[in-house]
Amino acid sequence: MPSPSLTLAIVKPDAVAAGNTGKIVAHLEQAGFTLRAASLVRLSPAEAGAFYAVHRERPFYAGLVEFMTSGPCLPMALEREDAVAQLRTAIGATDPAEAAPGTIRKLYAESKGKNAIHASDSDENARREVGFFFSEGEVAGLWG
Ligand code: IDP
Ligand code: MG
Repeated sequence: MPSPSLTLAIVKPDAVAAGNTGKIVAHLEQAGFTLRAASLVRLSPAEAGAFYAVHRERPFYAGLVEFMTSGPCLPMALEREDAVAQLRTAIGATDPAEAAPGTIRKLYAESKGKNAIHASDSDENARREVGFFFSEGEVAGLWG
């Protein structure tokens, strides 16, 4: 029997500033995700840099850290069956110009950098990323 799993989404600062947070959360709930933890936060440069450390050699890294610290964002732990893959499908391609119709990035992203939402790309990274934002106690409860 398939069991529910967790992934991490972040409503990014562009979408929060544009007033699209509620619509994006509603979209995710409509797509079958259950909200298990959420917290509006303003990331420091050190936090954004650490979260995206895997990209530190990429040319867009400095701009990505600057963008992710430009205003509040909303990290969320989301649960559903096959959560990681299902969330990647729901958000669409990194560049909204290439995102499928009806995906969150097609609907709400303005550019490849300012693209409305983050999603974990593997179960291993989901675990790390949920743990990045939510406390030991919350995570223990979440992961069961
Ligand atoms: P993903 O968010 O779809 O997983 P990644 O390749 O992991 O995409 O990149 C992380 C984030 O870095 C993207 O969501 C986007 O905000 C930013 N980014 C990626 N590639 C570019 C680029 O070519 N130009 C500007 N920003 C980029
Ligand atoms: Mg990624």
